Amino acid sequence: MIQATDTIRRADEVPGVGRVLVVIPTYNEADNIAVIVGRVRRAAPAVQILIADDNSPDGTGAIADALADGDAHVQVLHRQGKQGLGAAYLAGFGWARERGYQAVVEMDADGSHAPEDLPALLDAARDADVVIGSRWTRGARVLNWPLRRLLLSRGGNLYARLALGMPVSDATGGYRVYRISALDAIDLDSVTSQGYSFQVELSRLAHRAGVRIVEVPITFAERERGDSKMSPKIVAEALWRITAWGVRDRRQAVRRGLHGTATGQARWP
Ligand SMILES: Nc1nc2c(ncn2[C@@H]2O[C@H](COP(=O)(O)OP(=O)(O)OP(=O)(O)O)[C@@H](O)[C@H]2O)c(=O)[nH]1
Ligand SMILES: [Mg+2]
Repeated sequence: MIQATDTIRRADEVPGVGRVLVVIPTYNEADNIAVIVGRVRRAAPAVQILIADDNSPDGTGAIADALADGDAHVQVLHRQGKQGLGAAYLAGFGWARERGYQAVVEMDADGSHAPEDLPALLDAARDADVVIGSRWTRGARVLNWPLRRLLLSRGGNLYARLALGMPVSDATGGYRVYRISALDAIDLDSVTSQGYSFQVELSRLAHRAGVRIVEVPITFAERERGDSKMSPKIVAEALWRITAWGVRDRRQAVRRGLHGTATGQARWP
């Protein structure tokens, strides 16, 4: 009997990582959600999935409920209305922590983040606190993205790297694994970003907390169905927040230099 329970417990754990919750935020992803959940289940049978839906008008929430009814590995967090990607993830992280998960995964619903890459990300998480699925590291591929999006992503990442002094090639990317212990080391209550800058903000906080960050190349593909929620407002938010963080970090570094205190934290350029 003990043996059988033990076997069940281990079947729901990722070796070297523990119990993993994949959080998939959704807003109007009715055409995508069943496909992505099926792909995750096939690619990584041990993980649990939480769909965090912001009361999508297109009925994504009801489809998610039906998926959850048919599969004990799928659950749904219904939120009141569209509050942004960052808020949905923070709610998912809290949900995972309350239920004793050891790691959470961030993954878009639109198929841009291939579930087939998840085993490689989880493998890297054995020796890391944060794993970033990167589009801009050797071995990565970006499929069907228009030049405009390529330039925006490359430019945004270059700016983030220079402004924040982070050795991360894809600070805006949203395909990640966080150990809960790493999230505990970050002051999540201080997070204010909503759009893309949420990923940059968490990269920055993780880097400053000194946790082990590893990047793994992924194959990123343009969404095939449904509409992007990317907007000029989201890009503008990322730009001004990165600038503000960069200025703040430099001021702090100067102040530390003036007072001759070394914190052992990251060194800013
Ligand atoms: N719960 C929730 N999910 C959201 C919200 N905004 C976006 N999402 C989801 O977050 C994921 C990423 O959104 P996308 O629209 O694909 O944004 P993107 O990947 O930056 O843009 P594209 O590359 O153009 O697809 C998708 O699964 C969306 O459904 C939101 O306000 N609330
Ligand atoms: Mg997308």
